[in-house]
Amino acid sequence: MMCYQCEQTKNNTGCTEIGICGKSPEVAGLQDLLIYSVKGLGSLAHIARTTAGIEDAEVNTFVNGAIFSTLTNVNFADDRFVEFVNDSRRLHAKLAAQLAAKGVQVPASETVAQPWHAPMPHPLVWNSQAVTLRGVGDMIEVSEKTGIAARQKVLGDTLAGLQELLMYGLKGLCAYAHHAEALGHTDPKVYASVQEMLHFLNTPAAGDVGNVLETCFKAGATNFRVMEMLSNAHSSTFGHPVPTPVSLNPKPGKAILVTGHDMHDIHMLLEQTAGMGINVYTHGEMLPAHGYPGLKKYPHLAGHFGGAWYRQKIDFAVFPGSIAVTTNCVLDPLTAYKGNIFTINETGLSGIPHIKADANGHKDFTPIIKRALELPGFTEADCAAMEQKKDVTVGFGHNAVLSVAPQVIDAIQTGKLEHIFLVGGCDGSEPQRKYYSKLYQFMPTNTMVLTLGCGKFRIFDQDFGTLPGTDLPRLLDMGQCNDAYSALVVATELAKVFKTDVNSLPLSLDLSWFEQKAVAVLLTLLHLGVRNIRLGPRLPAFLTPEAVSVLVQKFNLIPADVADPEADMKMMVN
Ligand code: FSO
Ligand code: SF4
Repeated sequence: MMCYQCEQTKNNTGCTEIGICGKSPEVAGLQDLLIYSVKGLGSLAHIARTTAGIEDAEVNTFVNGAIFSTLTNVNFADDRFVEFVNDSRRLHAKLAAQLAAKGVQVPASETVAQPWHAPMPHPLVWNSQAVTLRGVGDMIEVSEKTGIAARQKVLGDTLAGLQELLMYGLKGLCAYAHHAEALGHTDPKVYASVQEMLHFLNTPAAGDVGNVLETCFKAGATNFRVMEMLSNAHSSTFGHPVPTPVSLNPKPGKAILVTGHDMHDIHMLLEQTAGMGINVYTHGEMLPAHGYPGLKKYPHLAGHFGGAWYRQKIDFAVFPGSIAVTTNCVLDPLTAYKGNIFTINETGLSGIPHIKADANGHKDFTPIIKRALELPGFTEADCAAMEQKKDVTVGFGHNAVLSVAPQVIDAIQTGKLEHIFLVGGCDGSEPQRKYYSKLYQFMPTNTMVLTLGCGKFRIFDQDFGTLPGTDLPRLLDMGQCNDAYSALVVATELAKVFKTDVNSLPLSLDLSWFEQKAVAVLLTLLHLGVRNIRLGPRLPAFLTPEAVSVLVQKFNLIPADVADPEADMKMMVN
């Protein structure tokens, strides 16, 4: 195997024997094969749309979901990938039949394998070949030819890495688009754009660095639209987030913990557990759920338990109820809680029960509820024994922040607010991520900090107080990683007021990345021309020094100085 798609990749070069995330070589191979097959299906869908006006809803949903399943820490179950690859080939045949029925032929020129497909045929061809793939073994044999290592040999590290930058950006945006779709929000242009970019990766044009970079920024543009769509999906379904205190102290009673990012799932679970005496807690990136009026109205949405994703083996092992995994990040479970955990949507763990939606998108969470009722839940004694913590406040989406815009503007104009930091992105277990915990110690008091994503767990329970001379809180959590959209809305509105651009605001972005959604967000920021972004804790392994130098030149992308947060802070405020 060879995988370097996330920040924790081994030695910052690539996981080659087993993933640091725990991904097996088998699953890595199956994911490579799935991406290869979906590149073919995406190509065909693009050709079908542009030559015959065919739009297939099943294909559109499948492409985004299948790509989502290959994100870091989403799915570790080999049998699920066998299903995905078989479904990809089945849908390919279905779409090909629709084209044939219209008398349209895929031009032979479109099926010529590019050098980086070798030794495989063009994915359009492989998808329709009558190969028999009986299961994991057969697929793994083929998958060895589809990984990044084969492409690096042909393309060299820089171009192969830039093609991956595009693919990883697509992975992130497909994940967000899939969430929006779960709430009924779609945009035909987004499906078309994703499939056009998959098609692009199969064409000679993808053999050129400039073309690939340009397409990466296109992916950033599409992701901006997708994040907007997801933000609208959340606010039109559950209302705009409002500042809300969240308890970190559990309550006595039966309990379910919900982790991941899917607001639709937590809503369904709250509905299905209403009046049952079960408390529902958020974990990790589900914390912002508490800010949505349509979710906080449920009295049994009881609080938040635990920290960022990488702490789940500690948090889940002591949680006395069942655990629902809606999306990444999920890790191979410990025996201590193996019997309590359930996966949903694109997530998967070998040997762990998986809850599927029915044809109408309804998910029956009875097994999760049943398990919660079997387990002891929190006792009075548990709660008394736990360290009592202060509430944290969430819910500062763009609507809430813009409602205090006049005070923020006044504070900037009167010098009470010198600088705003956006410290967003992901958390992780590596020691160098302590940089993000330390950074805040050097923040002058006349500054504010906006957080988003699971990176917030570095500081979410600290008291930042209010901006001196105002009643504005200094720490505003904007939500999940996809709520980078909210941060962009706020920054754009501020720039309008000050008749300037985002780059000229007293605003610094210090982003921590981990997986491919963060890649999509970064591409969006670059597409919007945002400069001087600090990125850490390490630069992506898939970007060679040559590729990085292009981004540094064009956008002044700055590697975070993880060894010296004080120096970084000084540079940002000066
Ligand atoms: Fe974190 Fe994981 Fe939200 Fe990521 S939980 S690391 S970028 O999946 O999605 O911020
Ligand atoms: Fe390694 Fe990350 Fe790939 Fe997992 S997802 S195998 S940790 S690079």
